[in-house]
Amino acid sequence: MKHVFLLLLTFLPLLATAQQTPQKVRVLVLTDIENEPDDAQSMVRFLTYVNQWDVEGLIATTSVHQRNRVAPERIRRIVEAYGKVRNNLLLHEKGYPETEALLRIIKPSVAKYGMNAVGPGNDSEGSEHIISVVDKADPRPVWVPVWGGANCLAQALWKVRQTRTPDELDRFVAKLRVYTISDQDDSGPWLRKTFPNLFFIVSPGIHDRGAYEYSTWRGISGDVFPFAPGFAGPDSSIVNNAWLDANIRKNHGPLGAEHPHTVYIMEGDTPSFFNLIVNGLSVPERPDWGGWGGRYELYTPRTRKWFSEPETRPIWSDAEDQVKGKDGNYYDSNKATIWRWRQHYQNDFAARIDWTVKPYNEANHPPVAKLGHANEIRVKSGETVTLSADGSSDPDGNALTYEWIYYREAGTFESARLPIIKNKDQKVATLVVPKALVPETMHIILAVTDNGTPALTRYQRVILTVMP
Ligand SMILES: [Ca+2]
Ligand SMILES: [Ca+2]
Repeated sequence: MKHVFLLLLTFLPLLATAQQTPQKVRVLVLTDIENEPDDAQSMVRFLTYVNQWDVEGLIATTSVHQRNRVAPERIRRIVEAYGKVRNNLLLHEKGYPETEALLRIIKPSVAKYGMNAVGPGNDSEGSEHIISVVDKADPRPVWVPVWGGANCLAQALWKVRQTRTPDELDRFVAKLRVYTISDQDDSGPWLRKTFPNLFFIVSPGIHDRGAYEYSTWRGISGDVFPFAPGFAGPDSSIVNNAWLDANIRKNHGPLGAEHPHTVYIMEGDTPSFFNLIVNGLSVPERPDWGGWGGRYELYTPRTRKWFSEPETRPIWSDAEDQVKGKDGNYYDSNKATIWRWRQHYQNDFAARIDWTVKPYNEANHPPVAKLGHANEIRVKSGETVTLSADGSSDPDGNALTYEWIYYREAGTFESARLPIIKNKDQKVATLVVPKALVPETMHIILAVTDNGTPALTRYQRVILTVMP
């Protein structure tokens, strides 16, 4: 199934420039902030990375959990806290935008639930803003992480469909990249059905709404589900309130203090923007390659239900990785596609919250992962390939450790026999290329970790195309 759809995909040479500074991605967030504390949590983390993106909208919406209210004032409060620490963040990395620029793009949607807010009379500051952002003479796509309901985006697309030609509508749709944290109203299924070419990542869980426990995004901070006594896949001790109090909320300045106490799980919405973070691991246009935000494959999930309506088109949805858990057991799990990176992304957040209060030489900064060769290499079965992290460095002068990870699920090669990487914890490693019957791809992830506090990790992705 996976192979068939990959052949249908056309994509740019995405990795060719991976070792150069990539172009910033454009981001526009929809959030049902205030429905429970986790959107506010995600907004805090999001703001520590805003120097990596062109953030073009922060829109307050409704959802199934908050049907008659939108709360732009809460976004404003958190952005104002960012304003208090922006100068300090700039000591550590450049590019953090002016507070005023972020305040200007906070917009409300209509305070009505789902498709009740789509159609004549439902234009809002939020939906009009979405249209104006997409309409800009900027060829880059607009990424839309959706943390609640999607009806503000639905209204924007409804209006464009009503008022423009089919060609104009196609061009508008082609600029959007949507990731919704499940369907939190009935507009997600409508969007997918009405705009069959709309790029859409959604992890719905394997049952109808309510069964969020099955959703990929729960890997951010959830444990093994269904709960099995004695089993512990991910490390829960680094996502609980005690850890967050110690590393984010208390004695870490005004932005960290805006990260509220967890009621359900920490930051269920964060996976929607995690793969946009520039860390050398994720490639936003390739959800099937995986990253901190998880891994997703393009298919039509016919046996699953969204508000009792079957899907009729391919979407990017749940995919499983086999990952060794904290307890030594192997887990085949969609949520593991996120939790396999948990230590790395939690440490990264802690470091960036340090940046909001500490001078440069008292905080840690990520290493620079480099390869001594190209990201994409054509190899032959039986050949020995040398993998080199030559040129990797650390801005703080920290010592570096290396790990070469075979990311089996990200490639096409599905041999039962895993290739052995020799010296996989060294700067230079080797791999004997296994036998392939047809051309196959194998993904090897270089993870470079420093010995600062907290330890930080950056990546490079090597894609081997194996010729028979
Ligand atoms: Ca939410
Ligand atoms: Ca460092």
